[in-house]
Amino acid sequence: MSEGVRCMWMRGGTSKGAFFVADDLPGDIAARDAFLLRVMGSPDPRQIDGMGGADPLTSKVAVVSKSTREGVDVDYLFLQVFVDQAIVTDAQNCGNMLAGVGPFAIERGLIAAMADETRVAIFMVNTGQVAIASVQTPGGVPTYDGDARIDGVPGSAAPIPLEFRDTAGSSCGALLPTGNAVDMIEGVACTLIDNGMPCVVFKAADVGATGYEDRDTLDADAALKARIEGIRLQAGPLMNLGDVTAKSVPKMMLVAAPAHGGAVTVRSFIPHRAHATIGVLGAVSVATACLEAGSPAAELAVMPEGKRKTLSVEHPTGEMTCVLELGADGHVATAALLRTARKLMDGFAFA
Ligand code: NQM
Repeated sequence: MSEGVRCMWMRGGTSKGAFFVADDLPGDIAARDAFLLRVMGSPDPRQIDGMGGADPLTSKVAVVSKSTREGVDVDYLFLQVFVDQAIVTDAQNCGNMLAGVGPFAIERGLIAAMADETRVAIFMVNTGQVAIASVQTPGGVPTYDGDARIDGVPGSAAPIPLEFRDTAGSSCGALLPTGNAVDMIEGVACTLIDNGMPCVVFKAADVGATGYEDRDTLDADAALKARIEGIRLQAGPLMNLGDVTAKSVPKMMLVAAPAHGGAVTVRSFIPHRAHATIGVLGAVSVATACLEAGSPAAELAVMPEGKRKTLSVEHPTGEMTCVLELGADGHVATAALLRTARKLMDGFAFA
């Protein structure tokens, strides 16, 4: 495509990527994916011929459109562009990029802003659920400046609280797709769980890690990665995800006891690189696993009492606080998290 396509580059939470209005992209999916691979510069470990940051966390795309659904403002389709393979997948959602969707939709005139704060109801196309984002809009204009801090991002920005409802079984059809809190895979006790993100949760110690490693140490450990990938490939079909060889789910979550006064410590593979922090819905799913009696995460986690649980999920560069609200049945009914976002560039992307 020699003509540019209107595109905004944004940081959403601890991720970064391209935001498009759906109508601006090719309608044909193969043409759209070919365009996005060119925009990011994939496949290439350095993404030198594109805008991607040579990291799965900065090779992400949000496609946003005005919604025709009752009570919903916009539809958000998330696409993960692989860095070193020619793959664009919609098999996962992204709660970090989600933080940019509200301000982007207002900036593009897809919805009108309120005077101070605008609540944006966002249908997450990948998983079929609705999230509510609260965007600061003083004078009817999104602001990115503020005092909110999230670990993994320097400085502060305007707060964007996100609320999730009914995320259980988002991609796998059930919170526990095998019906079990524990399944043994390659001799490792795993919880196969999906509360917004399909995840395999197991003790770091059971695969020879501590759970307190930094990202680079984990990424350099080829034997550990091979072991984890072996478990992942077996878990995929058990989770109703089919053959996951070329998919970015399930995410692999290595848990350990909290080290800094939180509820649990997590090191995640997403799935072939270690995460610098933790995914939003990944954190919600791990926090939910901590509530499953007898699960590896429950054995290690330090859980507060009560139906409203504020859980600090520790990760390689800090923590993410999830507020889980339990319903009358004792299961997680809603989850809320704080994110921030920032507009970085508005212009045209070329392929
Ligand atoms: O779990 C990375 C991220 C994510 C996904 C990944 C995410 C989520 O941190 O909701 O945000 O797991 O691929 O952006």
